[in-house]
Amino acid sequence: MRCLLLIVWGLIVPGFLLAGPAVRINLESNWEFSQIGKNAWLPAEVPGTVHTDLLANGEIPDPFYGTNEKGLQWIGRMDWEYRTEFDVSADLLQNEHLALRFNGLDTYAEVFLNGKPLLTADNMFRTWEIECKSQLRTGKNQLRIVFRSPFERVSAQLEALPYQLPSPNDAGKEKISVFVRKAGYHFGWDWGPRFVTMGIWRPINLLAWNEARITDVYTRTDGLETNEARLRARVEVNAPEAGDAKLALVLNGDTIGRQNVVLNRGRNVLEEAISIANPRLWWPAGMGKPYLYNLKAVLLRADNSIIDQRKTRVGLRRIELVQQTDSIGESFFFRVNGTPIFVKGTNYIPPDNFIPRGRSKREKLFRAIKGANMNMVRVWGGGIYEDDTFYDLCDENGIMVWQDFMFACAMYPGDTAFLNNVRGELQDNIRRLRHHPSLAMWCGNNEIEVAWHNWGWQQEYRLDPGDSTRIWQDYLALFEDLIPRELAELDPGRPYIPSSPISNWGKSENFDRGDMHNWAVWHGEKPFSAFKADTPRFMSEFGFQSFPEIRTLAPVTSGGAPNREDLEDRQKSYKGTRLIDTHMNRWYSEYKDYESYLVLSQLLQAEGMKIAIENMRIEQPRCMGSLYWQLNDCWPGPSWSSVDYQGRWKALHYWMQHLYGPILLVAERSDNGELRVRAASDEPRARFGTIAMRLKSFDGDILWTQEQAVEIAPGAVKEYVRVPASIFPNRFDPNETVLEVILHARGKVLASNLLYFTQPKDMDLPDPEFSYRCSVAEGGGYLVEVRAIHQLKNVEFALVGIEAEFSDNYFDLAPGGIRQIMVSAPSIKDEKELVKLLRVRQMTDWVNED
Ligand code: BMA
Repeated sequence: MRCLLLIVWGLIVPGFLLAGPAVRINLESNWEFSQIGKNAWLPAEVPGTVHTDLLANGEIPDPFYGTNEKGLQWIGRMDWEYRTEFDVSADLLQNEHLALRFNGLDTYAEVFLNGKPLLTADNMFRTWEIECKSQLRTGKNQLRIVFRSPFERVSAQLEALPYQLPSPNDAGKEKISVFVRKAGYHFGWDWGPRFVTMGIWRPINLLAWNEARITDVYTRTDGLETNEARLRARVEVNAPEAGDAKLALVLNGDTIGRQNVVLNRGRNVLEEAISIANPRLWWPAGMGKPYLYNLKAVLLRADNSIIDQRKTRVGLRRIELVQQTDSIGESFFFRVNGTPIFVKGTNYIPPDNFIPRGRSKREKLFRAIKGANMNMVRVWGGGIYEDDTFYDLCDENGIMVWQDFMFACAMYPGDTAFLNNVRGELQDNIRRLRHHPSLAMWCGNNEIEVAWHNWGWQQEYRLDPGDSTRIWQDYLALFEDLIPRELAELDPGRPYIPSSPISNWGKSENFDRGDMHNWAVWHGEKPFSAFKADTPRFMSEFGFQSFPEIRTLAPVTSGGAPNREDLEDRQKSYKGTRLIDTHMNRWYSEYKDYESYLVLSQLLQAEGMKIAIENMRIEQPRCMGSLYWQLNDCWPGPSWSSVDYQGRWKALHYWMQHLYGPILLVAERSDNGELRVRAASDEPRARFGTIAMRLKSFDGDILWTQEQAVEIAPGAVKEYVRVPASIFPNRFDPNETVLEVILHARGKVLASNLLYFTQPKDMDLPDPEFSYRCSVAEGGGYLVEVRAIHQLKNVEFALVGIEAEFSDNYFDLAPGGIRQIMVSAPSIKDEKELVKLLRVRQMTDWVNED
């Protein structure tokens, strides 16, 4: 890499000067909490929540167990206080400036430092930094934070409004959620319980510094060509006094810019042009490497000693959201570095009702995202603006982020105080996130626009025309005025849509434009084939519910084994488990027991999503993206997730690895008996290979076979094989025949798929016959190779009594088919033990024979 200096100062910043002068201390110890007025202090964890602190102290039962949720609603109605003592040394107090930084307070908080008021907070999503040198003293200092119940705080606002603001997911009697700037799902959702939490949910830091401070560094890309990237670095400096300084920029260890700057008192934005020759680009997963440059801004005194410095990472990419009128209607797709990309991703919710506890799950969830070949994740608007580390992982893994602002499925107030509060939240979060190359777009809210126009709220909430006008004006003020204005100021150029979806699923013509949440199958109760009947331009939500497996449910249900009532208790969707049953009756024979029911619910979900995803990928470029609802869970319960609360993959997630694989093969037989094989490739290069097709009876007889040499076109969908009805066999029993389609190249299988001619319910599955071999895998773990003798349907591997990770599961194998599975089970000592504990089941183990 060679860097051109536009503003040249020539001097190299000497390494020994790079020690940072600012001090940051994390105030995470010695915390205690008590209900206000009780004076019963118990140890507390910070970051944490009142609920988890009560749980840790044995004061309440597990909120997720059984129906405990009901009995614990009182917690959110009480006021609570937290306190700690921390030491401040005389040296530290020598600093000119000391401040307390609160990275997240949930939500109505009054902060006292050594007994004196320091801060009043009213927005969970904001970051507060307060200078406090005059209130600190050498030795012990006390920090006390009072959390007021949101119920009391907003009751006046609630009563003052002459109408009720629609917020159907708020499971409480008083619908307060829209007045409180707090994660929407804390008030209940159709996949999670209601726990109105309070507490210090992100760290508190004590900061100390003397002179000017760099408060932000980010870059904007002005031009990105093959031989040169032109950027503008913006360095925000907060200076207590006006004065001269120097600013140096260091890119991957090389000083690339140096300028004299005149700092004004207060906030300064210093700008420096950067040019990078032969830039290495940041690519989403599957398209290339997500290259990141390290950029450091250093603020120096006249003698080149350091005042402050700050590091960031820069990813060079251009992400465009293309919304253009076209021959179909209006497009909605992403173009990355000039190349249109088919988005393969999911919707993400906070991985716990008690957010700090969910952080430990992040790495594992990212492995699931990566493992399933995704390139985008949508941070959905009823949760939180995620932690910095979440976006760092997205940057590093090439996962683009669709970022909602935190508004979902409800109408919000529009008074000045509310808007000002939101303005602060917008500024904090836009500034915090804008430097991430993974951040592909902003979206104002989840589903509010389609809800207002289609969900019948005006009748349901008895809103008269005057009320409706005002509510809609308030909507426009927030999503069409305030947010775009803040973005224009703080993050111009990044795509923004006010609401997702743009189009509602109700009418067929709506599928011709914009993004779509297709809920025809769940909320519309249509069969899975509806996923194929209409193909949207970009599907930002679609899904089908399933249950977590027994190991996840057993610890939270009575007697350790869930029965029907336990399952119903955890069902939060108004459609209930009835809808799962309706579909299950269509697909499968009667289930054997509840454990089987849970497994079948997962297989059912996977089958439905397979129909939807195959259709969307094959319908490129009409459709250019799939974000399924939803990746994960916030508690152990039924939901549309592919990974359960414990991080265990449901059948769907194993299937996602294939459905989102770099190449997807789809075979279809039309009504007239013709066979078509199409492939969607997301690979940047062409592939030469062979498509092999074999029609097999479930017992293993080969009824027909054909091979065809192909060149798989990069980044495109094409039909590669068409077998006329006169050639494709038409006399076989659809209940016991399968067509196996495999794309292979140089002895490697690039993609495969099976085409059945009937539903699992009608299949005459023979007794499962297969063999398997276990060996120690290179690089750790074990390799299990399974070879099907008869047709296998939904093979499930498990180790009895042991937590293990399998690289694949719930897959089908046609007779003669081979699949290799990696098993990671650290507690297993050798293959012998593995074989002893290995349990292999498949469809016939879960359903009763007719
Ligand atoms: C989507 C989401 C959520 C909800 C899901 C299932 O629209 O935005 O509101 O959980 O539907 O109903």
